[in-house]
Amino acid sequence: MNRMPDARAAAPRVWSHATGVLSLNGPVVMAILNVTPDSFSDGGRLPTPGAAIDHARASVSDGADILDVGGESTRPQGARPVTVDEELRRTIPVVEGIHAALPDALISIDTTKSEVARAALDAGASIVNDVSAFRLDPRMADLCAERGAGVVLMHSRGDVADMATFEHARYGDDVAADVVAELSARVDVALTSGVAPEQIALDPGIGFAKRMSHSLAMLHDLPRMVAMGFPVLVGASRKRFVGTLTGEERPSDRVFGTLGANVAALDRGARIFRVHDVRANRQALDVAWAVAGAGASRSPEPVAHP
Ligand code: HH2
Repeated sequence: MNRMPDARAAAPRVWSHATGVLSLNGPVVMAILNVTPDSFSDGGRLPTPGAAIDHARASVSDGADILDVGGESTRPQGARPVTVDEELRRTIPVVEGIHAALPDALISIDTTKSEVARAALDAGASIVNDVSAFRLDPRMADLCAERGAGVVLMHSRGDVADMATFEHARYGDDVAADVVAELSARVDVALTSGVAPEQIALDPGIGFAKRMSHSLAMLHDLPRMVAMGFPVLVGASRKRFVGTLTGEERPSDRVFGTLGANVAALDRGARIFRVHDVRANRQALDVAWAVAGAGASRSPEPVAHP
């Protein structure tokens, strides 16, 4: 079965955000910038705003389309919620610094807190990436509506401390049906608050309240999420299921497995890819896109490198 034409037909071509419109006519790479001491893969790697801004510059030159700044880890073991003040202290100087150094960069803030989202939008962010899909802070929906922010509604269950564990990983026979139903309810909340459909992207929440079989089922059944009519974002980068399938213990050794997951997800209609390894994913996704027949995403004609 060739899934690409169907998935392409259903997927929206643009995503509106607070400062413009992003084309989805090709794979979009969202670079992860975790300014946390404890993220599962890259915690502590960007200890100062300066280091984060340098990383942002490198990510853009490696081909990132969006820079996703996060100041609170949801890692599977021992994630500890941080206070609003601490999250503001970690993230806002970084958002401000990136916006000043790279005024054209599209910045997203990875937070479940409306105070942090508001300050980040004031500092130059255009997208709010909420792993709780507005569950944990109901004020998020009004804020995103008011500001016209791009919104990522990710499927999860539970709170920050346990959402990436297996605590809530119970599904019926059809995992995708449960996830689609729960996400539809979150979309309704967003729309009711005045968020425009064009602002919304959906995310299956790989590894969030999901065992490996659940994450694989969601990636396999991604066309059913695409059929909801919103752009689909996938965050498979270096995650546990990739480690299990490849036997790679260290998250930083899971790059090749991540590429496999993301190319498969692209084929099934995902358009936005949240990744640690920008250059590798940019190249893999651009080549997969070109092979699938749409032409290279970055230029009208596929570019041949010697
Ligand atoms: N995964 C993580 C964090 N934010 N946002 C979206 N939309 N989708 C995801 O899959 C997703 C996300 C967890 O990964 P990471 O940021 O690398 O780790 P940590 O939570 O430990 O900071």
